[in-house]
Amino acid sequence: MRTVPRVACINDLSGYGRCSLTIALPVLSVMGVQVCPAPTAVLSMHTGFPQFTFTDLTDGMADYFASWAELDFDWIYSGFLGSLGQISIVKRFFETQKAKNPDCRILLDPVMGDEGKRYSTYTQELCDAMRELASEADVITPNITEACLLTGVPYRGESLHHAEAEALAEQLMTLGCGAAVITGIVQENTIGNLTYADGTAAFDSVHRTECLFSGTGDLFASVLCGALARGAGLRAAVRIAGAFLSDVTQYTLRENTPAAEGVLFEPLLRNLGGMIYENEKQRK
Ligand code: PXL
Repeated sequence: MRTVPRVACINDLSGYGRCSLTIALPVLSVMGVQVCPAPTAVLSMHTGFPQFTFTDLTDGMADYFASWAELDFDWIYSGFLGSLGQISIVKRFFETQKAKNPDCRILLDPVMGDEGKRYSTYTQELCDAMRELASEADVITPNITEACLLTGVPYRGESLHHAEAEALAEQLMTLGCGAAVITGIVQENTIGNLTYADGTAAFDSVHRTECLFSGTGDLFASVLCGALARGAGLRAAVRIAGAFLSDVTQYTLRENTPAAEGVLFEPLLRNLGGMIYENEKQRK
């Protein structure tokens, strides 16, 4: 393992409204991971705001990855994609990196929508094509909306019983991914994440805040990626990410800021620094 694990992060850069790269960069850095951004689009604000500019970077992406041909990565974390054309470019990048380094792992956050709706720039074709990327991933982290879009299971709200969530995860596994984490499953006053790996489902939940903030999926996937890149097991990484999300959402709720601005993770970022992970404890 490299002293500083190296992660390629394929995601958009949104100038305002915490999400995607403006979350992944600080989170992975503070967790002791080198993050190499591959921007898919530049937006003035994320798509949850009424007005935003959107610059699609598809045309430059194949060359961008070609110039990385000599590099290898411990993890690839793929998030918001800007166009249908990006799917095949990203898929090729996954394949070339896996061929170069069989230990390279892929975390795919299939960013497509929330609360039963697709994000405004996500066409049905783009959602359908996301299944191709899921088949290449070691871990996928859909919320319930995204899990339904990927599997064709009808969306019935943010609340699922354990058995329903497990059945949804089993459907996701048929896409060919190595493991699935379904995020944001509401059960009364808790919110949980279901980890499905090695044929077994495990549920971890935390206290739920009443408000839905944008960017929480990006924050979860970023912390998860940081912990995995540092060598944590999947279930341990899910718990670390869930606990941090719980702290950050409670803090944000107290500050009473607009939901579209996202979660106020900055004052709590330092809590992610200096962590010792399971595999590192054994080495001591
Ligand atoms: O948080 C997911 C996300 C990422 N990137 C962009 C978005 C959103 C959600 O709205 O608009 C640009």
